[in-house]
Order: sequence, then C-alpha cells, then structure tokens
Amino acid sequence: MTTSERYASAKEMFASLGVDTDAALETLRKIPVSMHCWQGDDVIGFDHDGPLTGGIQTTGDYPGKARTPQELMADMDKAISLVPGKKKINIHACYAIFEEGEFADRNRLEPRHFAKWVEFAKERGMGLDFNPTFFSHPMVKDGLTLSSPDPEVRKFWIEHGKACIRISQYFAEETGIPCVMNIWTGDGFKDVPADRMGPRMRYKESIEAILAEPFDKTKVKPCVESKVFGIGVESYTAGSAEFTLSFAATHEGCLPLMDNGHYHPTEVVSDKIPAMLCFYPEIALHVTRGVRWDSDHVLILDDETREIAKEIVRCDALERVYIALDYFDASINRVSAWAVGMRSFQKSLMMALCTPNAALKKLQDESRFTELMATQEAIKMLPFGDVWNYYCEQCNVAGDFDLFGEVQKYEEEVLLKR
Ligand code: RNT
Ligand code: ZN
Repeated sequence: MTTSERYASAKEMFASLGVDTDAALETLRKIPVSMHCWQGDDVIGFDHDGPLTGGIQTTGDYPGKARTPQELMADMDKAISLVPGKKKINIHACYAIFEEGEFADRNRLEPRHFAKWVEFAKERGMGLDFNPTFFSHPMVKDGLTLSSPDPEVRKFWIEHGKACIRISQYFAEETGIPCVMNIWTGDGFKDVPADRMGPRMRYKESIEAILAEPFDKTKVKPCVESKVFGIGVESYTAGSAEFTLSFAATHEGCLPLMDNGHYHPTEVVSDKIPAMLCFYPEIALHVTRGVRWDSDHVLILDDETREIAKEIVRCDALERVYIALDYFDASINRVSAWAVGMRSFQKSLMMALCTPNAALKKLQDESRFTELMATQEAIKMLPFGDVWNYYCEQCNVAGDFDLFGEVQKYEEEVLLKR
C-alpha cells in the first residue's frame, strides 16, 4: 500500500469519530514551532571562548559541532529541511555575529550585530525569537546578574536586557512576525540563603528597568522564565515559579514562560497550561525533556509532550501559546537532535488535532467516566502514523525511517570533516 492509500484508510477511520484529518493537517502546517539555535553548538555562541556556565550544562562530546555562524546556519538548514510545517528561529544574544576584528560586549549589543540572522530568517520566511544571555560571561558575579547586590553588576545586565529589547523590536519589524524575548537568569544560591527576599526585590526592579525600554507590545513579547533550581544553585533561585508568575501577572505585556524541565519532577506543565490560560491572554513555553531533573534531553514523543500539545489544542489556544523548544544534547548528532525534537512536538500537535476532543469533553461533562477511559485508551491505537507519514510526504520531508540516513549522510559529508 502506498502512503496515500494508507492515509485514505486512516482518514476514514478518523472521520468515523468525527475527526477531519485534512483540516487537522492544514492547521498543523501553520503552527509555528521555534527551533533553538543553541542545540547546534552546545549553548556556546560566538561572543566568548569560555565554557558554558551559569546553572546549565551540556554533557557529551559528539563530533561535528558548529564553530562558526556559517557552520551553525548550515546545520540549522539541514535540520530545517527535515522538519515539516512552520518554523521560527530562536537565538540567544551570545550568538551575535561581529565583523572581522569587531566586538561589542553584551551591554553594547546593537541590532546590526544580528543582521545576518535577520537575513537568514527572512530568506526562509521565518520569524525570530530572542533571549538575552545572562550566563557564560565574566559579569556574572558569584552566580548573580539582575539580582546581584552589586549595583554595577545589575547595571551591566539591565543594559544588556534593554539592548535585547531593541534587538527584538528590530527582529519583529524586519520579519513582520512578533518576537518572543525571554528573560531567564541562573541567579541563585548553592546553599541555604540568609536572605531570600532581597535578591528577589532586586530582580523585580531590574526586570522592571529592562521593560522600561520602550517597545511595541504587539511586536515584542517579553517573557519571564522560572526555574526551581540550577547546577550550582540547588538551594534557591531568585526567579522561582511564584516570582515569575506574579511578575508577569502584575506587569502588562509581560508573559510567563514555562519550561517543563523547571519544576519538581511530579509537577506537569500540561496541567499548568489550562490554569494559566484562565488568566493570561498569552503564555510561552520551552518544551524540553527532563530525565529525573532538568537534564534537557532531546524531546521525544512521550506522554507529557503529547499532553502539553493536547492542552494547547483543546483549550483552543494555538494563537495564545508561543511554542519554543529548549534542550541541548552534546552526546549525539546535533542535527538529528534538532530534527527529532521538532518532529516529536509536531507529532504531538498532530495527534492532538486528530483527537475527537469535543466528544471526549462531552463524556466528561456527562460524567460518563468509564466510557471516557475506554475511549481515551482506544484513541491511543488509532493509525496516527499513517497520517504523519502522509504529512511528511506532502511537506516533502523525510519519513521517520529515512531521517537517520539523511543525517548520516550529512555527518559524513560535512560534520566529520570539521
Ligand atoms: C535554562 C533555561 C533557559 C536556557 C536557554 C539556553 O535552564 O531553560 O531557557 O536553556 O536560555
Ligand atoms: Zn528554558
């Protein structure tokens, strides 16, 4: 049977449950998923020679990592060619691209230092998301940036944040697509703090100072990302869940960003999404896979990934949730890491879109819980794979079993020659 024949049969099966798979794929094609540039070089960037520091860590030393903007962009292009549907590009301030002999420190960054990224995005018809980089830098003093007791340190990082707002506005204006700008710092303490509120008050004031930089709220979407702990800051983080949630709730135009690696292991972001949508017009996500902790493993098609996508779809919130991926595995082929992660989230979205959500809601509202459980279990066995394969074929990208071959070829021809 051909892929189309299989799809035709699957389509009939889904239709008998009231699901229009053609419409689902049409929607899927238009949902932007932001691909993070930092998977390509283990979160290093181009503005320093040092290691990754500041509460996050990559592990592994797989050959072929990108060392220059050209290499990173080429690798991203390869990954993009393996991912169906609409993409956005997510970059960090440390990925500034300087002219030969030029350098600007983080607090002096200008839009022109990102002109090549704008060109890259525009040529591919994609939007750009942005992140100030509050790590891997000598002005991170004793692990602190925006919450530091040292006013000079705070000033430096506030200037960096403001510069990033201007760059984000430039991205939005150039691409015509809003730019999500995410503020995450690793600020915190390894051991029991003597003052928990002081750093948070300073953090609050610093973010307020950054957001005082004028910007168009329809173009720039500043976010605050929370975290329960980081490497070396196990006992306390300034940007805890309550802190960032309350900050976003009380500062118009600022969105809460949830990274599903940043909570206690039995907390799930899928359940937080519908709670937050009751209050926030828009929210943002970093989708990752934490294995026992915030390990940033490559996204796969696991239960929580599916559940996150389900909530976005069944809350009818595709226009209200900004989806970005955030993980970094240095132990495997990085192009494959991007492609597998992006495809996994798109598969999750596809499955959510091909689920008879209204019928299931009705069962719940009518308290038909036995039938609900039996039906939800039956849905798991529907021929989603036939729909996915057809989608890949329609989008002219490799099917799941061809993906590795494509990556291997690129590895032999390009990555291993570095
Ligand atoms: C770290 C946060 C943060 C970073 C990126 C690189 O735990 O998740 O979002 O991963 O900014
Ligand atoms: Zn994150």
